Amino acid sequence: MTDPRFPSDFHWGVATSSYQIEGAAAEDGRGPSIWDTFAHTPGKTVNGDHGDVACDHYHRYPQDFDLIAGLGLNAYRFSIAWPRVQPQGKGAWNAKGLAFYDRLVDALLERGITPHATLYHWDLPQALQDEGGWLNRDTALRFTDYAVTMGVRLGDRVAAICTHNEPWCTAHLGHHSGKFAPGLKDPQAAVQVAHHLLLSHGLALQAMRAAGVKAPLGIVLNQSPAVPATDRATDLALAEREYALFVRWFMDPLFLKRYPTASGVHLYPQVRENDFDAIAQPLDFLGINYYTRIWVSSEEPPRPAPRMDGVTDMGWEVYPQGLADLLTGIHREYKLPPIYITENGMANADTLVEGKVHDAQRIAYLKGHLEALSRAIAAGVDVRGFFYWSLLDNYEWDSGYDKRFGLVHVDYATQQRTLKDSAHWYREFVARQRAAHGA
Ligand code: IFM
Repeated sequence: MTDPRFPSDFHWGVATSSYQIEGAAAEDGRGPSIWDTFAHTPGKTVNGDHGDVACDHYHRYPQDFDLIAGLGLNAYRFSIAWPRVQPQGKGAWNAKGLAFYDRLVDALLERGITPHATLYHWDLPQALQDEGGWLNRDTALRFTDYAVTMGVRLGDRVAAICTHNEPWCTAHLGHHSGKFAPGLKDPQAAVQVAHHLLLSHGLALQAMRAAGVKAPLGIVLNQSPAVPATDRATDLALAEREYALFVRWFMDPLFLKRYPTASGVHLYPQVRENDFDAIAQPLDFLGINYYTRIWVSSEEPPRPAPRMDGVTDMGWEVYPQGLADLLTGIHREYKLPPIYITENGMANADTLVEGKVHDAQRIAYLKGHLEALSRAIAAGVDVRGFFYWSLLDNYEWDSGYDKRFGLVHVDYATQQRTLKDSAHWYREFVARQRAAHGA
């Protein structure tokens, strides 16, 4: 089958985040984050793994960017560690931390790679957590100050600034299931945190625009369609509830100035007057992270998903059509700005043998999702770029280093990087896109 064709100015990229790759946790004045605290608490992560060293990207970023350039990619999505640039989350700025992100952005531009920055990918300064973290409404104001400083500093050199990455995860994995930092198990707290995250996003956008920040501004949401196992009323109602909790919970406030209602949804946050006006700022773009669909069944035991294309090493069903269904669905339901697929990828049980990683499963995953993406574009969704998650194998949060998402294999003992077969496949795919456009 021939390749799907994407627009000539499409952003072809890879994504990472600060805590998952940087390491240098106590270097050059970086303050502790909630993930340092959480990961160093016994029993919270697989093997007690933490991000103290991770991929040592803080020191190795030039070589890592050479890899991206070598793959022929023109975009890179990274996140800024708030505690590296403002160790206490308020007050003094850390000149060495700010200088690091200046160097990082310049190193990308020197290689012809367009930087996409994310302000918050889960590493809240611990000092703010000590004052209540995202449960404290004041954290939204601290985040706004941080966003303005970084926006003014980098906004003339980056193609995009995202406020939050996957606020659902911060809220629910961090404050309801307790799987992620800070490890709370309080569902009411989770919805309040989600509200403060949305509020901080809106306030930050307003403040960055008022400060003259030039870069396009947006937010990154993790989304999935919710698919009922049958068309029985109970399954349909369950699917509607899951979609409301996962997708509409963030989309409705951003686009419609309200929280969704659905049968079975009972917990709502405290919302102050004008909060929705603050949240629903115009978006220059929306980032979507897609990994799998949500399968729902009201039967006991639940009817299993068919899993025709297999499952990843995370146990997530491979379901490329879900990306097309999701995008065409939200395109119908909301007035969307341009979209970036800011994450899509799979963990695979990769092994390095004689300098090679034969990850055919990842190639199939990537191919399937790019085909699905092209179907969504053909159906009228305005998609401007695709970022594979992730450039490197890295610290997969509570799963530690066991789960490998990278196009590039990392030997953590030596920090040796090795391109997997999927990296070569992605390079060739993007090269064919360029050739097809005569570039
Ligand atoms: O590694 C994470 C990333 O930090 C956020 N999105 C999902 C990825 C895979 O779990």
